[in-house]
Amino acid sequence: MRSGEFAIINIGTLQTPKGTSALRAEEQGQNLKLYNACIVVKDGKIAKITSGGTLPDIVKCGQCKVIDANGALVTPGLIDCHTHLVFGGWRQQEIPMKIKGATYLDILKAGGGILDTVRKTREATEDELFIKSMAFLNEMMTMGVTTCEIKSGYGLNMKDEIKQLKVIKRLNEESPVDTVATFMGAHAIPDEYKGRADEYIDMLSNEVLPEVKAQGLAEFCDVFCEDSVFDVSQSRKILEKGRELGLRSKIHADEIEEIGGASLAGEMKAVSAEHLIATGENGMKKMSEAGVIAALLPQTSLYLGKPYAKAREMINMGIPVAVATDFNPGSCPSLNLQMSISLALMKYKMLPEEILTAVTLNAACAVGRENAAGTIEIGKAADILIWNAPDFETVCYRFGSNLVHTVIKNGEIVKYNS
Ligand code: IZC
Ligand code: ZN
Repeated sequence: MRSGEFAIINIGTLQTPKGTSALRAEEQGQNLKLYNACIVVKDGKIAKITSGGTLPDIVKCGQCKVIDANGALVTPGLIDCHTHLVFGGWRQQEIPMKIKGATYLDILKAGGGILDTVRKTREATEDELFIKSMAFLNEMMTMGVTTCEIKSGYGLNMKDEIKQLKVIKRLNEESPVDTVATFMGAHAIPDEYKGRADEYIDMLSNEVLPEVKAQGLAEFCDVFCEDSVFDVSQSRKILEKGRELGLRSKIHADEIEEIGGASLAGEMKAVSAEHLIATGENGMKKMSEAGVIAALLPQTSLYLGKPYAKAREMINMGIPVAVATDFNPGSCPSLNLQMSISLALMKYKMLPEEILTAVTLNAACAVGRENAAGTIEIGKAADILIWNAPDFETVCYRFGSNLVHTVIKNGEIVKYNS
């Protein structure tokens, strides 16, 4: 028996996108499908793949452990490329206001919304935030997530932004799930800077961002480019400063109003523009030309009662589409990425193959993990799911259930349903 080596046998369908770059247009819908397949995992990586009932020699000789997939579907681990997973408290107290007609931005302008979560996050200790978010991450893992992007942005000052980012770092160290940190100090204008958004952006640029960089706490810089939050020129400023320091750009663009966020993403060649509910043709064109990934968040449209992003148009225009949750206490209190998968089918009218690419390879590209994860190919990390389903169509349409049977992360079984 060779240690550090095992095989997944009896895979009914092995379905995966291929490569290390974001797939667009028809390519987004091209998945490799192998039947009656087997994967050999060695030292946490994918070492061999066979199909058509052919067994690798080490399996035939009984030289390694085997996991029997019993004819089920196997895919890469899911990647949630947009979350705000580290936060204090919740916002269920907003429900009556919302039922009476207050909008997301009404609540924020009245000092609630994100600012309410900021107060609760500032009050929480690093350990409290860590314990709470570790439980979320575990829950996501049992639902198939093996890599998760997490944004700061509920501290909005030096001390509490760093506290949040340190929690994200600890999660990466202590959870089997890989986490990717995004600095989003420009998430809202804190009370201390009310009416002084430019000064707040300067403070973030000159003080907080350099410290985040010095401590190596984030890979990406994001900004809430939105009506009554940060305008295009303020957004450009913080992203440029981040870029100067080596942080790649992401933009919350056109979630509620179209104020030019998608065009800015194109202009800055951002890695991704996220939400894009209100994006028009011009913004899409700029994104397509610059190869910006659209990170779409259908559960936010569901929860806010907003239209759904125009995913089909984006795919037709050659924009690579990723799909994520947006897990946060205000506009998406769900961390279930399988629900986003189902909404992508039902509301975006994406095809199952396009959706699989959106939650694996394209999401990996959106978080800079395209060389390590996002596909089942020799040399990539063994981040693998065995589903309680024969095919990915079933995963897409059986919304509401957790259909993940087994989760393998870096070659370790981290969830197994007997
Ligand atoms: O806490 O409301 N949209 N930021 C931008 C969010 C949603 C998270 C929140
Ligand atoms: Zn968000």
